[in-house]
Amino acid sequence: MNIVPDSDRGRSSVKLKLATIVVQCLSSADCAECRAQAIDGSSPFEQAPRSGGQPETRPRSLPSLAVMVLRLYGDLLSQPTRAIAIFLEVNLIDYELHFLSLTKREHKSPEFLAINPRGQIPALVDDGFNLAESATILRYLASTRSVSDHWYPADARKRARVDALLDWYHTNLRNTAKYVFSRALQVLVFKLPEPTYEEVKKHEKDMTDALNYLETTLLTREGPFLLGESEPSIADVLIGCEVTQLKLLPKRDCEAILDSRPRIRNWLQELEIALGPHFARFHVRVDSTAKFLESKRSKL
Ligand SMILES: N[C@@H](CCC(=O)N[C@@H](CS)C(=O)NCC(=O)O)C(=O)O
Repeated sequence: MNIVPDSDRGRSSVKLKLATIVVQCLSSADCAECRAQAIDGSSPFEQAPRSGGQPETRPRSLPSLAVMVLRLYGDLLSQPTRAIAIFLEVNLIDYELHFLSLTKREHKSPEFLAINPRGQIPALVDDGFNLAESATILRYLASTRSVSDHWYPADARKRARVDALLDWYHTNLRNTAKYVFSRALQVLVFKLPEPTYEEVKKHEKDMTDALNYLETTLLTREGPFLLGESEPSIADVLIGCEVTQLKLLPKRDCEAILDSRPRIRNWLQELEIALGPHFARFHVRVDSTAKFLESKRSKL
């Protein structure tokens, strides 16, 4: 595993100075080391992510300029960043994860704004081509890399079903993020003023409506995944990584939400099995942040 500041890599695209750390794992044998690195970070908010699950395909001595490795910019506290990283890992797509700390507002640096003027993560750079918006990034990767059809089917109708799920996600379930942020992260992690009661209630209602729709309508098809198939699509990964953000709520609240929605719980378990160790590995930071929050709350 190489951990190198972006500025040392001699690439021609935009460089993020202090903001960017590349954690590059060129060998699958390094993964335990990577995991240890992620767990041992100084605080849940500064842990370095790891990246690149592809078995080594080129000698390490090859000059880095020879291959324009795909770059993913993000923070593993960000649900869509996790989804894309997991998708890349599961499909053995070589990439580098450039860590931008949301708490340090590194996503608002001029260097990153040159990549995504919206100043939001995740963002992708593919050989000089910059792309934002998680659903679009996933579609792009599934369309430009050699991945199994189930991720984003070639069949127009099946593909349209995936697109519909991704569109639904953005205008509905994504509201879960606002609830979790206002209840769990806003004060204790981001040191922002308390949200109002009305704000929290509004976010809670939006989240509840979306989770209920997922439970009672979307997850009623035959197979374990959202399309009713036996293998997941990109929509399962993106939506799944949003639901796992609930872990940041007080534990009893998260459990109550999932206990009352058994289909969502089962689907998450199926997803974790389908995505293998990558799912847990890319949730290490969520898990450590959840622990940090529980300990903070116990002292309030
Ligand atoms: N529609 C965008 C939303 C991305 C988004 O909301 N990213 C969050 C982190 S999960 C972010 O960058 N927040 C900081 C900000 O908006 O300033 C996508 O799906 O990629």
